[in-house]
Amino acid sequence: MKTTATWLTASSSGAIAILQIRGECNLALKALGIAGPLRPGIPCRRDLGGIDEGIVSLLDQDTLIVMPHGGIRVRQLLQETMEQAGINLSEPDTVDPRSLHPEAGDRYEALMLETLTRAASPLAIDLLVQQPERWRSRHSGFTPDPGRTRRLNRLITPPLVVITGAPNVGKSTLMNRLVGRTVSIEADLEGTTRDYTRGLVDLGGVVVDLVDTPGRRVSSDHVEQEAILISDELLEQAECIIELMAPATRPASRQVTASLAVMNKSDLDGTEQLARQQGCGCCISAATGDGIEELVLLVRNELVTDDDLECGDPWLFDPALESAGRSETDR
Ligand SMILES: Nc1nc2c(ncn2[C@@H]2O[C@H](COP(=O)(O)OP(=O)(O)OP(=O)(O)O)[C@@H](O)[C@H]2O)c(=O)[nH]1
Ligand SMILES: [Mg+2]
Repeated sequence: MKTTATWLTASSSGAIAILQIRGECNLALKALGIAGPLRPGIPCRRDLGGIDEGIVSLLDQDTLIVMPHGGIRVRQLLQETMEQAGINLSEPDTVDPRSLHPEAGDRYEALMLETLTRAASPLAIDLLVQQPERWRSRHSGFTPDPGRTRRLNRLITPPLVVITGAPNVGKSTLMNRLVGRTVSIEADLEGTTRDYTRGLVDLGGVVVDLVDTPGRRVSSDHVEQEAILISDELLEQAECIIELMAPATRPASRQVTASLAVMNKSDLDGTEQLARQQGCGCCISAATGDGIEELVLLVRNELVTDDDLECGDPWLFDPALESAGRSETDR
């Protein structure tokens, strides 16, 4: 058996990281300077080769778990130490989920646990926990709905949501309102946002990759034009486009196909009427917070519907994960 190491936790920084070693565990223990026999199933705190202090646990003869603090540098150094000891790093996608999760009762449970480690959204958790039972008891001939699969997978990888619109309509004010702090500069001046800002935000249980873009206008400013070009690419990749409008602003220099048209500045007279005329899905005030809850619900429903969440059918796991570690004959 080839000895491999796999990070079971996401590659971003976290409180702790979990590294699983499969194969010749003594190689890893030696590289980390951990002496003495470890008793299987009994976790203990050890110095990890001078890199960090962490928990090590031998699950069985072939499986060792090392849990350092989750900082990026600690992960890098541990990884280098493993590589120097001849232990190759494997991507979780290429490893059979059953070997990543020996505690799982069957393959469905292993797939569910591995998907859970990657899930970004709180709404994924209860749903994932129900999946092994749903797969086991599915009726013969069941075929997953590809649309539902695509939408539910947005609970695992944050979908791209772009706020766009004419200059000065309040895009950055909305971005800051949704993020809950100032990440974008707001000002009563066209062209305030010259570059796009981005952040992960929980919108009604779905974590999204939210982007605030510069107002769509013709500009002689080289930096702003570059940012508008990048925004155009993001608009093409977006899974939800919020077109923000507001009274008394100049129209955008070009049209885009939006998922949701939203009128801002509802605190100003006549805005509600304008929203109806323009066929907006909702009317908000990014400045006061009015209507934001309704907007969050609309965006969430655009990405993952109530039907998707309530349907009792099993949810197809990531096909790459589903086939990882399986030979053609197993499938
Ligand atoms: N009355 C009112 N003013 C708002 C509201 N939202 C934003 N504003 C104001 O509108 C102006 C423009 O806001 P921004 O958020 O900078 O607008 P933007 O769309 O990001 O502008 P650019 O980045 O220049 O395209 C600022 O003076 C904000 O305070 C709102 O809900 N009501
Ligand atoms: Mg702006």
